[in-house]
Amino acid sequence: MAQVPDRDTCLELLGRMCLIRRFEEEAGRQYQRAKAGGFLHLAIGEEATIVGTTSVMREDDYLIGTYRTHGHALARGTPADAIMAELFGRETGTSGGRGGSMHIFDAERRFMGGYGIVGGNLPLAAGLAFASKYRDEDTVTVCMFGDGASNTGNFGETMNLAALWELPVVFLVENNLYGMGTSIERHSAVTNLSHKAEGYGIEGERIDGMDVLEVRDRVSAHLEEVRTKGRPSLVEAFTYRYRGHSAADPEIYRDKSEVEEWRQKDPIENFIKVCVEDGVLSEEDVQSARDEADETVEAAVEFADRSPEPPLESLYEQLYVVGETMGWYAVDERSPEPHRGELGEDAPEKARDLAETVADRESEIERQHRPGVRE
Ligand SMILES: Cc1ncc(C[n+]2csc(CCOP(=O)(O)OP(=O)(O)O)c2C)c(N)n1
Ligand SMILES: [Mg+2]
Repeated sequence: MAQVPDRDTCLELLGRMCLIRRFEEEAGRQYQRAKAGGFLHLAIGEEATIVGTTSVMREDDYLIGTYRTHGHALARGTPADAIMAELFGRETGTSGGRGGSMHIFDAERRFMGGYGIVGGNLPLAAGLAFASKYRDEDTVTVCMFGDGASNTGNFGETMNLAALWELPVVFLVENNLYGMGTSIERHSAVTNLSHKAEGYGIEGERIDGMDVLEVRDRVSAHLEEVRTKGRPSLVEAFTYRYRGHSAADPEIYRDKSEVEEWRQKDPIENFIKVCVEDGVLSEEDVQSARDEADETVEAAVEFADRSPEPPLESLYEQLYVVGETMGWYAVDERSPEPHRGELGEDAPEKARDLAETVADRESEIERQHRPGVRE
């Protein structure tokens, strides 16, 4: 067990973990009430991995995660109000209500999202780290992803380039033992994920992701090493999500007793025990951390509920439209100045034109293929 830090640090770690726990519980409740829409993936149980990591990052380091990242944003300092409002689809949300739970983003705090594509954040992390290196900055990117993501092609491709180009990234696998309903033994040939990037030249270490102090200790060593040596590394944090994969998960793939067993390792309760036994925190400190989390989350729900929906006229805003494009994708090899359809003010009109053109083409194709129609 790593050494217990000073009182202020303990209060900070406890406060963040309690806030994430409360926020997630409330997000689940608001989803049941249909206040929060789209998909919802909760990280209850994974708080120590998240907070242990972010607590040793510098403010100018980058963090990038998956679709299970309300906690990551909270840990980075994004206000609970803005995250809850994003879940509610409101204008005051982190992405103006357009992203929802899976796409929380806070560039100001260098929390670079929030991605729904499993493994899709890995190459982006390499890009962020490449930018740091290119600009000669000593910032490190921390890329957090799941055990399931370690099976994607993106994993191998990113490990190779990150090692080859000596990019400053800490790859942190949040190994919660499942990718949706598939256990790690059934989805990965190599189950010790700390070894999984060795063939690409990246060393890894396995740590206890339920112990916030161990996570802090080991991740800070990795950050230091990556920052000074300018080479990537990998950390596999063993953790567990108490809730299902998403809000709609009947959980037939695991026993209740397994969940119970992991609850005994609860990252918050165990940290409290360590702090109280050590004498660095009192029972009253713990109670006020819990109360504060309750108040912040209650206020966030009120804020989100009072916030306006984005106006209907803004439906086409924030969309990237290439004026002349007829298909679903385009290779843009033109000069850097804005082109027809790219300026914000003509975007809505162009988007409508494009939608109409596509609809016309689709009905033309459908007409041609209708039985009995021959031209
Ligand atoms: C490329 C891609 N394939 C499949 C999916 C569907 N999918 C969503 S989450 C998930 C499981 C990922 O598991 P893991 O990486 O372990 O993350 P966890 O959900 O456990 O945090 C899958 C297969 C997806 N979103 N993207
Ligand atoms: Mg997983």
